[in-house]
Amino acid sequence: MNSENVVDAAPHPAWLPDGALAAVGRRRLTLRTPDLPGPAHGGPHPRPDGSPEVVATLRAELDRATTAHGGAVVDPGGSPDLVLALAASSVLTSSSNGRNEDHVSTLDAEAGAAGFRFVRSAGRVTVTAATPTALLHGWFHAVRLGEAAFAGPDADEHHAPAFALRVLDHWDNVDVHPVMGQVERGYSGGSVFYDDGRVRADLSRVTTYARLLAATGIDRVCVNNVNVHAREARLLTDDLPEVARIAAALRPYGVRTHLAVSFAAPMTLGGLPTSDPLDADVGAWWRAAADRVWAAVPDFGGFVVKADSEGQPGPFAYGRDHADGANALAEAVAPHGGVVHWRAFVYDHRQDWRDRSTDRARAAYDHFAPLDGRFADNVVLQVKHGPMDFQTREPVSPVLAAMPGTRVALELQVTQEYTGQQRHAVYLAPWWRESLAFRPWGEGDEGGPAVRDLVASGGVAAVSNVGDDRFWTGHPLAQANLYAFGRLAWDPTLDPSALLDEWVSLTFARPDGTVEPRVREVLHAVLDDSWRTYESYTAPLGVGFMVRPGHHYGPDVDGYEYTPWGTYHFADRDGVGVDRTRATGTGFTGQYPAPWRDVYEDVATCPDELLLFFHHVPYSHVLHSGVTVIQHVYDSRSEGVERVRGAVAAWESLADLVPDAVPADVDARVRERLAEQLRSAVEWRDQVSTYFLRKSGVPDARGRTIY
Ligand code: GCW
Repeated sequence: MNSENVVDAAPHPAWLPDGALAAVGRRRLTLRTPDLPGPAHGGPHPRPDGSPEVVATLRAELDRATTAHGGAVVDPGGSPDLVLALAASSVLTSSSNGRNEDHVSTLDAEAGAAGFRFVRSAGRVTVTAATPTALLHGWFHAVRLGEAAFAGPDADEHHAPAFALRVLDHWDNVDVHPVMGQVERGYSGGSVFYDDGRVRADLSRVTTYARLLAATGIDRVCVNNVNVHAREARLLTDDLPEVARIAAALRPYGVRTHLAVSFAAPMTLGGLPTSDPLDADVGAWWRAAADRVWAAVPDFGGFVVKADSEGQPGPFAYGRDHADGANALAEAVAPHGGVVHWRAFVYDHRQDWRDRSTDRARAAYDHFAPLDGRFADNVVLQVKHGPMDFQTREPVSPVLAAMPGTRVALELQVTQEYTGQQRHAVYLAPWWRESLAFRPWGEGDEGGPAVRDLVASGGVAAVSNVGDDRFWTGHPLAQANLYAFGRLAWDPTLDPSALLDEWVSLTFARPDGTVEPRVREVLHAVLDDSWRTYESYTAPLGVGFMVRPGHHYGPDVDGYEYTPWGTYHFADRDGVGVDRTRATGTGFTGQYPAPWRDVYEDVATCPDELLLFFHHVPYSHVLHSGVTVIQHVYDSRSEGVERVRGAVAAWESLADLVPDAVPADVDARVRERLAEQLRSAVEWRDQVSTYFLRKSGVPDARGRTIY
């Protein structure tokens, strides 16, 4: 049977099959919730952690695990192996997030209460937390540890998320968009929230999704596309009862709802003559809108805004800047403890390709750095990790280091728009980890803070890769990206390979909780280095794009070369790359502090993998690796294809383990995707190699076939 035919069946359990609960489920478990806690921080806001619902969820989780595996839910006197206890926050050590004291606010107080304490004494475990949601995260911590939770020496650990804000953004449309479909850049079927113009009647799958997210630590979801079309804009007004239904489906697992809103809403929905953020009526309209949202959804999280970007309306129309725009909305949500995620993805998408003075990479910094210090405390400036647009390789965005007086979030893309669209197996955690660990003021002891420190108060946000596909993510192995994002959002120092191991242990757990060692080995072989493999057969040395315009899948070297989008590689007969130096180029290198402004400026020190992002060089330029740029193009395209062949062979070596250690439907879907990845990698190799042979006239020193 073709694996596509099973989409209507129950969704794949992802990282929570019953086998993943074996270690806890065979034991004696106790849930102690003496009193439901009062307000977490004494503020006027309704409790953000869905208390009664989450307590009910915890009870159900314990029942489910013990029923499946023969354990029991017992009273505190029944000598439990695992006690989950709600307690006053004073039993917890408060978390420090390294921020400037004058920025400390409600959000930070919530982050402090989001942690849990894990104590193991003589093989018995007690997890204590101040809120039901934190306790739920502690429960899933024990689930993840499995037998290891109960083995080993006595321990007393405090676990708290590094970031107060851990958000997944859905680019889901309510109406099917004529070009982008139900989910913009979605590669996993339709939306879990909407179906052809309305919120789904049955939202049970949304609750299952929230369960998966809670098991990673994610606690906020923005449920609609940042490109807010007319139909979707109404989620803010007429459709609030429907939004409340979505929120009710997410709440049992402690996940809060956010909405993407249109900056023009006061006009398009409110009938006002203007959306000028400094207009008194506009301010009043946003305040009334926010009041209605929180009346319908008391634990609502906030708004996400894409303004003056790719055709979305914004403050520029009124001669205002982005601080004016963001602050108007921030003021409206502040009385409710809400946040405004304001995106920094602002650039000229109507550029003239002949104009060499405009550089899209510069745009976010040029727009936002001068505004540092002017954003309200409940505004989070959401910055894409690179200066361009979620390419396979980019330097870290200089905006992250340029806004010390602003709450800044790092935006990542779990959905694989430019990284194989969930047809290619590409494990992105190594790259995200690299971005989070990047130190804009240099490495080593003299270096300053890392990106993960700079975004401590704004946290992380990522575009979700989930849809109504049976495997949630199209490619079953793309589940690892969603899992790893959630875990890195909790602890950005976690090791990507260890995270992959965790994911395998849960996802491929047999009913008794064990994982076949060969499955573990093969998944490491296929995924650990897969991002670099993908990089090696697509656009070379950080130059980016070279994808088919529009859908962005597969090679088209000149596809974007003469378009208005600002995405050029400038290949000619002599060389390739974008000169972004201060000396002779666009000056983009000057947006970085030292030492990077100088490291990137000089071809002699610029890292190979970013060479063509920063420099236009001749094909004969010799890389640090010792080969010329042109030979690197030929070699690495060819090696990339061979590595994909290796991944196909590795997966095929598991055939004898289907279905006992690898479910048959997972196997069928992975095979189908790997076959497409190999076909596509060959196409990339041949188009890119042929293009550069024809441009340069330099033959492949190794004499491989080029067309
Ligand atoms: O990567 C680009 C995508 C657009 C997306 C935009 C953004 C939602 O091609 O589809 O729009 O980024 O991040 O806003």
